[in-house]
Amino acid sequence: MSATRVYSQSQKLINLAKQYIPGGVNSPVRSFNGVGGTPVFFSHAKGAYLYDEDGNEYLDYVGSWGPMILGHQHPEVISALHTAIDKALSFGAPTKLEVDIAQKICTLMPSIEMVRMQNSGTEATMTAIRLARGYTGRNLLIKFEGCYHGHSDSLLIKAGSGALTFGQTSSAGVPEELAKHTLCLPYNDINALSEAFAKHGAEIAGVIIEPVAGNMGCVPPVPGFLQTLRDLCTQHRAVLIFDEVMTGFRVDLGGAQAYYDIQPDLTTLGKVIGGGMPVGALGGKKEIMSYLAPLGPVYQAGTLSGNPIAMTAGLTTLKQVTQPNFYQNLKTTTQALAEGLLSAAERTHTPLQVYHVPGMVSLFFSDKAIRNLDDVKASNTEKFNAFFHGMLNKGIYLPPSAYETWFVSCMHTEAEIQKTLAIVEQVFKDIG
Ligand code: HOZ
Repeated sequence: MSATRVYSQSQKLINLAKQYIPGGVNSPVRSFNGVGGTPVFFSHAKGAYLYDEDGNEYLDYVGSWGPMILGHQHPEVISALHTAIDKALSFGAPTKLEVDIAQKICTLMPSIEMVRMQNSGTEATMTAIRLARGYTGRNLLIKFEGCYHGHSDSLLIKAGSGALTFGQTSSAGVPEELAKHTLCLPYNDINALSEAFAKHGAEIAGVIIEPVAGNMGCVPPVPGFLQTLRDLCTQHRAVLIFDEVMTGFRVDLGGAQAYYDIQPDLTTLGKVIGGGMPVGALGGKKEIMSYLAPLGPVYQAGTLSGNPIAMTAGLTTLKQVTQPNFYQNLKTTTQALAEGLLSAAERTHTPLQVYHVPGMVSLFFSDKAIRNLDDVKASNTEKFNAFFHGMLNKGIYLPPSAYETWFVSCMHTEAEIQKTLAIVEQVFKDIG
């Protein structure tokens, strides 16, 4: 059994942070309120590893919640950023870089004919639903329980991620008049979906979905679910929005839409396309995107949208992921991790469900298959919390919530996976 790690600098910093920042953090899940204990304050990172303010090393399965698919401090990204910083930090005016990244995204994701860069996934999804409403002239939006699409008003209803971690899946401060325009359905329930369209078809502006749910843990779609959704949207002229902020350029070069071969009308992106810098994007069919200002009547703007530093990190990252076998390798690594987790569970008689797609994996302490938010909520989160701390104390940094996905980068080699699995098995034994 390894010695308990010291977190004295992190403890000092969170005490100080709480005086100046609500909860001491700039995003709720980071507070560790979901799992208990002291949030770790990090100082630097390299490849698949993180280093905290106390000098502890961790193997990282958060990857900044998705962007760090190349691992931390990838030499090509860092070198491109140094060059970019020497030229300018921001213009608030067009640059060639914006054209280059737009062209690259449109080439790699054929459902995207035009793309608007923004600063976060939240902005992208907020704009997507405004655009769907402006384009169709309808108000009703469908989302799915446990799917998280950022923190704008219409989307914080039965959401996953941080909100779910704290047991309040909907937020205070969202007017009822607005919330009534969002209809929330269970994920992976084809019947509920068909019924909703039968009842409300002519009122539905759009449907927004994480094609692989990644904010209630990783919950992939059941066969036929996304295809039914595509067919119903087409039939009722509703805009199908794939929120690929997490899955875009992660599960496949063409995102989840390529992985499952389903074309949405609009796609939101973020994380990987920013390479670690703050970026979001909304793309889709030219006919719909042309409703955005300055071409059309749906307004959206941003001072730092298309910022040259962020575009450089994103473009350089996209060039790296187009290298041969990148996604095949990521798939192999993730699969080895997922299979290893299940084997460790079997050997230690731990009731466990594991779900994965390339680059994303989740475990649930449950003996029942997980298909939706109710299943996720019925899993044993107390056991997850004990597991989380057992792993943390042995140098494996997992998302500090039972409801967040683990992210794998190309810097997680066979050695990292085997190291993780050995520790997992020990921790399963320790927590019983
Ligand atoms: N709940 C967010 C990820 N799904 C956390 C983001 C953050 O804390 O940075």
